[in-house]
Amino acid sequence: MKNIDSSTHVRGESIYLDDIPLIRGTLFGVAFGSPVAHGIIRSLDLTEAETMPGVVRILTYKDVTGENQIGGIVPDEPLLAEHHVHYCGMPIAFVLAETDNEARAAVKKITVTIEPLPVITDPRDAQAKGELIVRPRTFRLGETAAAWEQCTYIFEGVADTNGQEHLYIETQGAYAIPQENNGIKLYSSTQGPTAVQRAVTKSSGLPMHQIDVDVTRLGGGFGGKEDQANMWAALCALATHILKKPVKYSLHRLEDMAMTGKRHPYSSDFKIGLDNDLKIIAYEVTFYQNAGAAADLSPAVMERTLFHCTNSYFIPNVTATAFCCRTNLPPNTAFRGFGGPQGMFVIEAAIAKAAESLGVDAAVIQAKNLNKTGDEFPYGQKAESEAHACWTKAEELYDIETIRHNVASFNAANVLYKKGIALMPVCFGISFTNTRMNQARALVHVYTDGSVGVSTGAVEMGQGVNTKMLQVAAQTFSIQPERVKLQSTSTYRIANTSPSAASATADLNGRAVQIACTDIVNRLKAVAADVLQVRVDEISLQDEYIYLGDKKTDWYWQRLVMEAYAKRVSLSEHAHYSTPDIHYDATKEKGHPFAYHVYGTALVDVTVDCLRGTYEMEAVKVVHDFGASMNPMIDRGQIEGGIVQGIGWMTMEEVVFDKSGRLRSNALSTYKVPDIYSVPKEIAINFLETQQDNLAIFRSKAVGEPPLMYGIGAYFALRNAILAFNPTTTIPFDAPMTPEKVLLALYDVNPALILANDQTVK
Ligand code: LUZ
Ligand code: MOS
Repeated sequence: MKNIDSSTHVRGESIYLDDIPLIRGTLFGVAFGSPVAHGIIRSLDLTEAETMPGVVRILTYKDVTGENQIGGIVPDEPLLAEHHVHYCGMPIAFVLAETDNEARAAVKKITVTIEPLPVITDPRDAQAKGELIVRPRTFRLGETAAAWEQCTYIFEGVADTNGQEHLYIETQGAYAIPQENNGIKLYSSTQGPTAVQRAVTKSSGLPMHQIDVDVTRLGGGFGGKEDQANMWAALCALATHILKKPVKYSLHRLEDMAMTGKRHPYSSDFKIGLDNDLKIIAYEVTFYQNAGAAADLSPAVMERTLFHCTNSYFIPNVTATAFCCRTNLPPNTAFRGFGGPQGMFVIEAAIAKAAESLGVDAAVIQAKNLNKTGDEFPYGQKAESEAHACWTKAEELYDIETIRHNVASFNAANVLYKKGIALMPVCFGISFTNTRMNQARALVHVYTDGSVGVSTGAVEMGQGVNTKMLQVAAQTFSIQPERVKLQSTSTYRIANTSPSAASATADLNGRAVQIACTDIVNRLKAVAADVLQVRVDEISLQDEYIYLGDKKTDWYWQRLVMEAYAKRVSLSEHAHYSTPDIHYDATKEKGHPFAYHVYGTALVDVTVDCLRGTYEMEAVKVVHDFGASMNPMIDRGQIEGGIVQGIGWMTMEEVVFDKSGRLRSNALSTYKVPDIYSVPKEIAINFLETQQDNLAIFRSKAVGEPPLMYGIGAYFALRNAILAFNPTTTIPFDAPMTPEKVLLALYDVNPALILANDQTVK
């Protein structure tokens, strides 16, 4: 089935926040953010701004009617700064004016005097100064200290990954509309309607039942709107609550880039030990997570880094420690993969280091250490592994031996162009690592004309979840898809939703839809049995007909629905689903946190121009474990998008903050994202269809995040191409591998020498 949004997208009729018709009297809000990264506010002068044309009111922390706090995991984030500012762009005041332009003009007239304090941008500096947001965590399997003796080879190193700007096409924003008796209707571009509702409740003081957060769809989220839509929604809601006027704030791209958090940069130390046979015997890793100035989701992101620190491999002795380091950057947040990619990069770097030092192909070490069913992850869960199945199928299907041979002969025949390939296995756990979040609800109404309305907690952000929900309802009812409509996601209809995140949205909400529809179907069957005077178990619904044994009756869906209505049988159902059998004990760091894992293997093939340092992505060829895909077109789209986004993170997207904590890469002129010219020339995706039962909806495994990590292969393919040109060069493990860094590596120039001469740019 085609994505149900395709035609309105193509015609430009899809409704995003900025397409919602404005109510007369709507005011426009714009936040005034701190101009410095760390300091104490000595004075704030609003007088000139307040006299600017159109300005209605300027709110500061003094106006907050509830608690001046929007922190989620840790209450460490004020809605509006009081005295202490912790990052550049931290909201200090909220200007309300009759037009958007007037609000922005007034913001420019606000002046603030801030006494500067030392700025930390580096997570290792933060850790050394004791600036930790939560306690460090350590995952252990076996005993690394004792295992080093069994190792023939031991390698150590440092591996760094940088941040990543979400660059959702639709920027953050919210529109609050006052209702009678203090209620607020809130449109928000959020992945987490309930997260927004909670933040508004806390900061306004209004109870949750007064706040209806309503979401039709987002123009992308990627994790950036899991938690960080809260700020803008809470500011609009506060202004609406105080002024009793509709208030809208839709961030400009520059504001969004400067004020919101990104993927967490990590700096990590690794030590890896292998035996004679290249089996990995021991692995120690320490992660320094750059959390930014407040917790946001960082503790959960850090936890997932630990969960995925061994990627697809079984390693019998592991010690993995992570520090959640407070720095003066905007609070970093969820981003597709949620810390998993950062963890996987380090183990792949460790394997690459071993391979390069021993003069073997990294794939030899990778293949020897892939996990098998029954192998234990460092957190105690046992693998049900498809790692070998994906790897072996990729080797055979894509004839990787021949590709290897062709790369070697190309490299032997060419001096200024070199090719490189890398294999990237992926193993990603599906479920929120916070067990309690793995629940969802659905509300299904069958109307008397036979049409069906479905509401869930799932937020459509382009990933196609509404199409999947519609498929679940249509299939369970055995009716035409046209009869089903997905309603907007509203906290009045579905309460206490988990954010649409963790790749788990279709699984959780789809199961709830399935339960609701099945309950209604059972009631309809009872009605049919009653009317037709047969036993219920003789009745089955198929393609809108009722089957009695093999005989089709002339009973249609619509007639059955009317009959049920006439008999006063409920045609509505509200269902709840929670993932069974998952648990985790954070004191022991052991449990069974994931419903299942998604596996896959990608081959990445690149060509480097060794004169210029530029490169082309020739091909990415994937075998991906889908279980039994319920929508191959949507799933293919998710994989293609994930691969390109992952390659962007690993090769070209360079978030740059200067030492004073100001974002230098603050626009698309200075921040390079993949475009049509930089996507791989070929993306091949093979569906590994597995017959095993799993907890996914219709056994169709989650697909949102895992493919991003195939992009990590691009980094290592580039490395291999560089080494083909200059086998003795030293290349730090420091992603992204931008053309500048490729050039330095090709000619073995130490980037630190260049950076040491540059006083401004980190
Ligand atoms: N969000 C979250 C996530 O709150 N918990 C998770 O485990 C998670 N995993 C991936 C993406 N978002
Ligand atoms: Mo996400 S990183 O699944 O919001």
